[in-house]
Parts: sequence; C-alpha cells; structure tokens
Amino acid sequence: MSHGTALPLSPVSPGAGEGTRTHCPYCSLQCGMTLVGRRTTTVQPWAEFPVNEGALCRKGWSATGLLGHRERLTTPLVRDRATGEWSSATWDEALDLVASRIREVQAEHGPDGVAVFGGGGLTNEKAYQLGKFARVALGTSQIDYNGRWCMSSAASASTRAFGVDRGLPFPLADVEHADVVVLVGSNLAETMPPAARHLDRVRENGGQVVVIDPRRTATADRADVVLQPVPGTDLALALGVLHLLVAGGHVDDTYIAERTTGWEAVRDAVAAWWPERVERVTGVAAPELRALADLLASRERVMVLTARGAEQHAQGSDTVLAWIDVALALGMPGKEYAGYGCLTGQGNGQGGREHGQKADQLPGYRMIDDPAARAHVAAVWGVEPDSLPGKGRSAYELLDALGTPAGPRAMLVHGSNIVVSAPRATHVQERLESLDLLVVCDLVMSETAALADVVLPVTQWAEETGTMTNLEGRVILRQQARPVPDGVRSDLDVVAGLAQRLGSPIEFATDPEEVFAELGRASAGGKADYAGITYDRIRDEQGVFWPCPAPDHPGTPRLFADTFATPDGRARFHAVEHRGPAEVVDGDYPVHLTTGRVLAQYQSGAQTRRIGDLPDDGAFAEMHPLLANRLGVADGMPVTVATRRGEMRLPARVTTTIRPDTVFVPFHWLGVNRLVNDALDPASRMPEFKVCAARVVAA
Ligand SMILES: Nc1nc2c(c(=O)[nH]1)N[C@H]1C(S)=C(S)[C@@H](COP(=O)(O)OP(=O)(O)OC[C@H]3O[C@@H](n4cnc5c(=O)[nH]c(N)nc54)[C@H](O)[C@@H]3O)O[C@H]1N2
Ligand SMILES: Nc1nc2c(c(=O)[nH]1)N[C@H]1C(S)=C(S)[C@@H](COP(=O)(O)OP(=O)(O)OC[C@H]3O[C@@H](n4cnc5c(=O)[nH]c(N)nc54)[C@H](O)[C@@H]3O)O[C@H]1N2
Ligand code: SF4
Ligand SMILES: [Mo]
Repeated sequence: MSHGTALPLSPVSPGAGEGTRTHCPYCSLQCGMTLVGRRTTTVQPWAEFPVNEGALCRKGWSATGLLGHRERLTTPLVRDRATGEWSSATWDEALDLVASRIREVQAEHGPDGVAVFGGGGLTNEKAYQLGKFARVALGTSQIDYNGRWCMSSAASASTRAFGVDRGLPFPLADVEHADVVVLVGSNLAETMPPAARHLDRVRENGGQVVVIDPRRTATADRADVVLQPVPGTDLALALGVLHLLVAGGHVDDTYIAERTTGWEAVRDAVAAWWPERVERVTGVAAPELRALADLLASRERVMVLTARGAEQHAQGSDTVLAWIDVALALGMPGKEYAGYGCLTGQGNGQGGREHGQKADQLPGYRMIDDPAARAHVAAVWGVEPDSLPGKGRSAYELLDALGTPAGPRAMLVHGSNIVVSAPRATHVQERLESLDLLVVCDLVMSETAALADVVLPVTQWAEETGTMTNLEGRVILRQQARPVPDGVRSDLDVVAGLAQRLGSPIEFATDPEEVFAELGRASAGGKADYAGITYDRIRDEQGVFWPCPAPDHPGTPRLFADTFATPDGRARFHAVEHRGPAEVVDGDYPVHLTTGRVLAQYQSGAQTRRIGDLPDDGAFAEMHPLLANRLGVADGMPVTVATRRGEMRLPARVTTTIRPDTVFVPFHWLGVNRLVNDALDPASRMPEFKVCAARVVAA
C-alpha cells in the first residue's frame, strides 16, 4: 500500500458524528483530539482520552493551521549552488539525484561518508525505518537525532539507576495522588498546559507542589514552595537535600537495604554538603533548603520529576542521578503514587529513542554493540549481523564533524530544524554548508531546509498514520484524517525509494501498520518490547503501555513495583559530585544566560511561527528590574546579549520573577543558539543549553 491510500475514517463515538480520533502534532503529552472534515479540518475535543480529558493548549487547538498552508511544500526542490536558485523536480528526478550523489560520496569516502539526522517528532515507524535504512541501505554508523538535545541526560541516568529508561514509570494521572510533587526544571504550565491540572488536584487533595526554577514561572504560580537557584546548580541542591535527610535520620533504611545498592558511597559524599555551603553555591537560603528537606521527610508519597531545566547541562545526567538518589533515599521508586520520573519533550521523544535512530541503539532499546542484540535484529531484517555497522557519533559531535576530513560529506535530515535548535549554531551552520550534499525532508522551507541541495516535501501528522509513545510510555495511534496533498510523500516513501535506488539488499515497507508489525518483531525481547501491540489494540485500549511482549499481555502502566530492570533487580545509587557549569560567569561575562520555551511557540518554530492564530512576537531577553536599572533599560527597550560565541539584539522584558543575575531568552527564533555553549555532558552528550556566561548592554 502506498502513502496515498487514505485510511478509512474511524468514527469518534456513537452519535458524535464524523471525525477521526488522533493526537496533537506537538509535545510529548500527545493530547487526544478529534479532527472533523476532510478538506477544511477543525479540531474538536476527544473527551474520553485520559491523558488530557478533552483539554488542549492553544497550540493544539490551532494545529490545523498548517494543513493546506500557503507555505506548505508540495514539490521536491533542487538548489543550484552557484546561483542559489531553486527549481522544482519530479520525485523520480529528485530521488535519482540524491541516490546518485550518495553513491558518489560513498565511493570516495566509504559508507560513513553519509549521515542521517532524525527527530523525536517522527512516528515510531519512521524512526525505526530510518535506523534500518542507515544501517542496511547506507551501511553507515553515522545516525543520530535531536533527542540528544532533549532528554538524553535523564535517559542515561534512568538507565544507570533503574536499568531502563521510560520517561514516567507510571501514568501521568498518578501525579495527583502524591503528597509532594517536586518539579526540578519544568515549566509544565507552559510546556504541557493540560497536565497542570494534576498539580492543582495534588493541592486540592492536601498535597504540596514544589517548583525549582531560576524563574518564578506560570508553573511556580501553582506551587506551594518555590526555590530559585542559580542556573546549573540543581545538583548541589540535591546533595544538600540528601545531607539533611541523612542528618535528620529520615532515610528509609529498610527500602535501601532491600531494594538498592550503593547507598554508603552517597551517604559519605553528601556529608560535606551542609546547608550553608549549598546556599553559597545555589543561592537558595539554608532555611528554605531545610524546609524542603523537612517537607520531603514528613510525607508518605514523594514524586520527583525532572525536565530540561535540570537536564540540559554539561552535568545534566549527574544532576538527574542526584535527584534519583533523593527519591531512593526516601524509598519512593516502585511505591504507589511516588517515585522519580522525567517529563519527556517531543511528541515521540520516548519512542524516538527506542527503535534505532540513536547512534548506539537498535530497536527495542537494544544496544548496537551487544552481539545478541545485533543477531536478533539482523535476523528480523534478513541481513548478516556482521554487516551492521557499530556505534556512531552523538548528535552534536556528528554535526561538529560534518565536512571535516574524518567526518561525513553528506547528510539526510528528517524532522529537525538544526540551525535554529543546535548549540553554537553559527559553527553548526558552517559545518552544514561545508557538505557535498545536504538533503532535508520537511513540510515547510525551514531555516535548515533553506541551506539544502535537495528539499523533499513530506506528509505531516493529519495526513498520515503512525504511532507515537508519549511521556508515560503509552503507545498511541495518530490516524490519518486528511488526504495526502498532491506532490507530497511520507518519510517512509522517501526511505523506501532511496533504499531501492541504492540497491538495498532488503525492501522497505511503506504501509505504517506493516512497518509497526515488523518493529514489534524487532523489539521483541528488548527492554522496550512492543511485540504484543497492534493498531487495533491501541484503538480499543486508548493506548498500550510498553513493555507489552505478547498479544494477551495487558501492557505495563507501572514499572518497578517488585523489581528494577537491573541485572540484580536493585536500583543503584550513584555518588556524584557538583562540578558546576562548563562556563562560569566572570567580570567580562557576568550574567547567567538560560534558554527555554514560551507557551505559544513550539521548538524551532518552523511549524508554529507559520500559524496565524498563534502570537509570534519574536525573542526577548527576560531580566530583573535590578539588572535592567543597572543597564539603564526599561521594558521593551533593545539590549544586546553577548557571549564568547556571538551576540544578539532583542527587546528587554523586565520582570521581578527572574533572578537578578540571570537572563532568559526563548529559542523559538533563530539567534540565541548562536550564543549558547556547546559543552557536552560526558555520559549523555547533551549540550549545555540551560546555562552559559553572558554580558548584557543597552543597545
Ligand atoms: N510551549 C511549548 N511546549 C513545549 C515545547 C515547546 O517548544 N513549546 N517543547 C516540548 C519539548 S521538546 C520539551 S523538551 C519540553 C520542555 O519542557 P520544559 O523543560 O518545561 O521547558 P523549558 O522552558 O525548556 O525549561 C523549563 C524551565 O527550566 C528553567 N531553567 C533554566 N535553567 C535552569 C536550571 O539551571 N535549573 C532549573 N531547575 N531550571 C532551569 C527555565 O527557566 C524554564 O522555566 O516542552 C515540550 N513542550
Ligand atoms: N537554546 C536552546 N536550544 C534548544 C533547546 C532549549 O531548551 N534551548 N531545546 C532542545 C530540545 S529539548 C529540542 S527537542 C530541540 C528541538 O529542535 P528541532 O530539532 O529543531 O525541532 P523542531 O523545531 O520540532 O523541528 C522539527 C522540524 O521537522 C519538521 N517536521 C515535522 N514533522 C515532520 C515529519 O514527520 N517528517 C519530517 N521529515 N519533518 C517533520 C518541522 O517542520 C521542523 O522543521 O531543540 C533543542 N534546542
Ligand atoms: S499540551 Fe502538547 S500535546 Fe497537548 S495540545 Fe498542547 S502541544 Fe499539543
Ligand atoms: Mo525537547
């Protein structure tokens, strides 16, 4: 079946009229929605879907704005490097051209001369096919994806501590039954608005919400306790909490003895983190820290949730490990309505890192250097295990190597707007421009597509079917609601068309349901086992939680009740040290620059900046009145923010809600990533998006 075959519309519910149940194109909540109308499509609630119960944020309500948009790409485009002119091509011409250029590059530079860059917004089917395409049709080890920039630090920490990485090891709705919810670096109220209702219910039920963020955000407005540490110091804060839990005799000795290993080293390491020392490092007053430790010690069910504020640091994975240590010391992981979880980010941030588009991975969350994993996956693919390449470079290291003597000379991009979202973006843009061939598949002419030699227009969300795995590990089904626009093809067709032209030894299916069934077989026996999940089950059960190894297995909403996924079944404590940010403030660059999101825009903005119903005011520099007064600027006046890598002019947004030593700039508009540092976390290879040293002056 080809991409053009529309699937039958599935009725919403008896009496609800025509419509297709599907899910939002954006974040990892994957809110359920109903799309009505095949040509002019409107969004209606899908009230029964449990994750959002009919609620959507404004991005969800306006998501159909990009269907039939005038800037939508509908024909392959080829750019003449000499003149910069674009000309349209037929699909056969474009794919023939790309395949022949790939063959030239590989003839000269070997299989690793060609790289693939994927995205956490791609469906599981696409992520799976992309990984297989790279390893089998291209034979390259050089594949990675933007999820490295998203939650790789939490993934690496969870794998080390629990033996498995699933964002939340429990359904999101469990949050509201906790006694204390600690949000470390999450602005949930703006980044997953429908989820914020759970915080309100925690408080209605008598529980407390703690928010840790250098800014007093919309999420902090819904909290009982707000701590505003210096950016990049969450690790020291966690060590301070542990110190007080030990000193007060509040650790759960029975749990530690029965369910964990490694506690003694942590206990010894935190002895030196007395509150006054923590205060000097974090800026959080010692009494506030004591109050937090007392609160955590006094309640039955404590839930610690991290997001990018804590994770996007050169010590992000250690920071997450330290907060996991807090949860373990209190005896929480595996206990009902308690534990540790990471709030994933992109629509398929979870599934996107399970099925093989990560440099070190094969489907089912298997590791590519594990001989048994290679043998299993190779058998499903019908190739020899030895033919599969080994581990490749991580996302930033891959971009950094492009066009260098040892690096790839060509790259295919599916689902990322790299020049807006990568750190040290000026350098990354130079690397992209040095390639012999850049191919970008996108819906629109993104800033990255504009640099390409060939742009291939692909289907989006409502025009195709596929599964996504949301922040809870729930596999959901996005169903096609609209016909495929003329001239547009799915990423699955692109991959299949190129594989065939490259003389791939195996065929690539293009029907998503067929690909999903194969993915199930490839994942069977792995950590993220999808073998028992089918499209029909997802429809009937409102999603299925992995692992789900067999058709008669109910799926696994909650992990760790009896055992952890480590070889000995115990969770692991990790003694970690606070190193601080890679770049510290000094006389020349005295301010902490941090970056993040606003409610109305999504990621690089390629999609949301084109939606007329969403405000698009451009980037701004949020700063405290104390800083603004020192610079002599008032709200709305232009400032220049400079770092050792670049500078940017933008309006000041003056507010008392941010620390006076910190400036916040959203990254949805081209610019701030030219300033951001490219220091990487040693374990996860996550760039330090959340802190670098900056200077701000009136412009
Ligand atoms: N509106 C909107 N929603 C989105 C997205 C979007 O682009 N727009 N993207 C989706 C994706 S992919 C992701 S990953 C998630 C991200 O979701 P979040 O992690 O909630 O979003 P961010 O704004 O990146 O960062 C959260 C907070 O971290 C704070 N912060 C900065 N530095 C530090 C620090 O050193 N320590 C602590 N504790 N906090 C710090 C920032 O002030 C910010 O309020 O959102 C998803 N949802
Ligand atoms: N300074 C700073 N930088 C950051 C962050 C930060 O907090 N601060 N956060 C980081 C994080 S968490 C993330 S997740 C990244 C995200 O940053 P990006 O990787 O740039 O993510 P998007 O903007 O979602 O880009 C997706 C692109 O793919 C296109 N697209 C959408 N669907 C499809 C599809 O099905 N197929 C194909 N081929 N294309 C599609 C869209 O039009 C868009 O151009 O940014 C990171 N960068
Ligand atoms: S919260 Fe996320 S999934 Fe839900 S409507 Fe908004 S962007 Fe879409
Ligand atoms: Mo993300």
